[in-house]
Amino acid sequence: MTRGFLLLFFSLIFLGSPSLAAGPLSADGDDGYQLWLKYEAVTNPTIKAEYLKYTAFIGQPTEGKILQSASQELQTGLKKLLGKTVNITNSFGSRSGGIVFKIETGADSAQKPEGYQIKLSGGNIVVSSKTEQGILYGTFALLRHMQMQETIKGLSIASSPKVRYRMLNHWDNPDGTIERGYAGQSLWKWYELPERVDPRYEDYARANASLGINGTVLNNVNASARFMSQEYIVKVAAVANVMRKYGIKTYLSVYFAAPKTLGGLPTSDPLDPQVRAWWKEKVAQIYKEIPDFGGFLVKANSEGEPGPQDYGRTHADGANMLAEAFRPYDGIVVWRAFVYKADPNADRFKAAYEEFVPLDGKFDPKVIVQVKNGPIDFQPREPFSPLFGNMPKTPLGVEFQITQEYLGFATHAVYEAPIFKECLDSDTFVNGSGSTVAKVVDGSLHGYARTLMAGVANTGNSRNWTGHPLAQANWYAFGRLSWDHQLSSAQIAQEWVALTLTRNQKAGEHITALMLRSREIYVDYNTPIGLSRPWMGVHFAPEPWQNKGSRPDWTAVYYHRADSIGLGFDRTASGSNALAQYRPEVQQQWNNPDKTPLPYLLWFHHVRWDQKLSTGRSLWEELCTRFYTGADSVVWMQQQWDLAKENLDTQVYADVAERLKVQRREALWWRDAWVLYLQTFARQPVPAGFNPPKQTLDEIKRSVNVYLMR
Ligand code: BDP
Repeated sequence: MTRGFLLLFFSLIFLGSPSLAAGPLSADGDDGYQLWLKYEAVTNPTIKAEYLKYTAFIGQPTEGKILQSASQELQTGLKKLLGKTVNITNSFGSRSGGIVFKIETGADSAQKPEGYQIKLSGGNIVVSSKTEQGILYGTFALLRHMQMQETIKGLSIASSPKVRYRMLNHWDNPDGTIERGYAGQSLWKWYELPERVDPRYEDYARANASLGINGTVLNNVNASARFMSQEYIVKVAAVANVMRKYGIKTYLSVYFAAPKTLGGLPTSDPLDPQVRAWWKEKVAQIYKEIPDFGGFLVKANSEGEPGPQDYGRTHADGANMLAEAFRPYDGIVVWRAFVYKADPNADRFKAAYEEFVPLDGKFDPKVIVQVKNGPIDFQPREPFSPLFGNMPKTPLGVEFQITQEYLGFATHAVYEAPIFKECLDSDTFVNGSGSTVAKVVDGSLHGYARTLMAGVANTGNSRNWTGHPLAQANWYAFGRLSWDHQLSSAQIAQEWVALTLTRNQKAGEHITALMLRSREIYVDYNTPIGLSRPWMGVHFAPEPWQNKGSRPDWTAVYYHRADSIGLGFDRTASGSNALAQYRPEVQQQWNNPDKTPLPYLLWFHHVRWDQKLSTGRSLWEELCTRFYTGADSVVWMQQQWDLAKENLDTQVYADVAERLKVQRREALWWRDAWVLYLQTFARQPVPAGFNPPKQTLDEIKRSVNVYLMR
């Protein structure tokens, strides 16, 4: 019996109330709080002996705040990894046997400012960089190396980030709720700030810095004007004081109409001199409290948010006005390209391109346009956004969604690195073959100096940060890829598993296998062959029948276009012709239904139910095959997890095992909903070999309605 269980047992007997024993049963288990920074003791004796040779001291040359964070982290890490307390010293002269930080002042180093080098020199492990921040990243890299129990014989690691702004976007509201958040309430306790600074902020900063994330936007893109008030600026400053110690800049999402609602001006027109003056003063006020403030993130004229178009101005007018206010400072303006109009005849797919491509070259150099990975909205699979490559005169950042809005919230295990990689590795062909999205984003294709990768955070105040224990891997993967988009999904998964769950090789193999297949499995039971489901609502329950909404693109039927003939959205020249937004080489990949790879088929074509596909099956048969095998593969995931059980913490094992049970139940729910609904159009039986759903469509609709009730 575990200690936690005993506690509960005694409290039930003696106190008569289970609530008194409430709280996480973490006394003897891993509650996930430490993420990938557990620094579990090194067990390999040879390796341990190697590491111990460098524990005479930690040499920190100056008193810099970020250097201090690096030294402290190293001290914590070495204590846990090796059981040794290592002192930090500023005066170490030519001593050897320690770990030494070195700020490279010479111009000889080829590293970018945040890059680092780790090598053996003068009998020490030397972590060097041009900046304190680089030393912090190098320190985390060294600790990762040690956690993985890798040898330091011949140690020589050099790494620089490929992207300059590596940022989390929190969709957190001032009342503590999180838009599309599935891991509890917001980490930011606005009502306590600025006086009380939750110690958790520091752990948040450590986790991000360990991945190389250097920016955080604290509030929702559907922003409250509140954050522009002096009351809130000082609260934000208190959080920024913590972030700064870890090289993280703090940013805010802004409400474009704040000059009117907060400032009392008659307008928020970006060309109005009073409005421009208001923003200038606002930005100056922020810099007074937060001297290293990062900048603004703006959602404008999108989903009902105000913006420059309310005054007949363009996105560029709006963005440039804000950029002007940042001119005296280092901050930037990140302007989102997530826009679409309520035109019943339009294809939402095309909207961002239509609005933004004509503005190429019109943005102030301080502006980065942030583009979602796909043209619609964070679907389980989307083609890459056609904006990438088509705005050569405007720095484009990519926005990924880490939180699992369309990926089963916190009950489905979906490892997202393959989603991020799929987009980054896509070839736009803008400058011939090899013009990948990654090269657009890292600036190498068009020579942008300001480059950005943003991820919509999946964190909340759950003890384990992300709700689903395996969702931590998505935060991890985003961070690692924002530093180096060439890392592979497998490499990142292996690393995360070893740091977080188990160093046992066999168990690790089962878990990484589960992770690496999880996205395809999810797509199979949720949106196979290029289906999508960005309809309004909770984005959780299956609702392909939903055909009522205040605008056509807020219904389900708008996206899948099921009818008696077939299924899918014709985006070729005979349909919306969205394909024309891509280069001819890309069009060629997707414009012929017989040649379009199956994962993208229904994104671009309306395919007949009886059409034979490359698999030899008809569309209907293929869909059923995917829905059934996808849902059944969750059982395979359960098996992989169980095979790792012996090498997992009991608490983590049980948590994931239970969530996998929910996933299995919900996968069947998705399968049956789609199959029964599509069957009303296809009018064919479920193919032989698969058992038809036990429930009727009406029964499923009723069960979905329960989830949609207020
Ligand atoms: C959609 C979300 C919505 C966000 C919006 C956005 O459903 O909550 O506000 O994207 O990115 O995915 O602005």
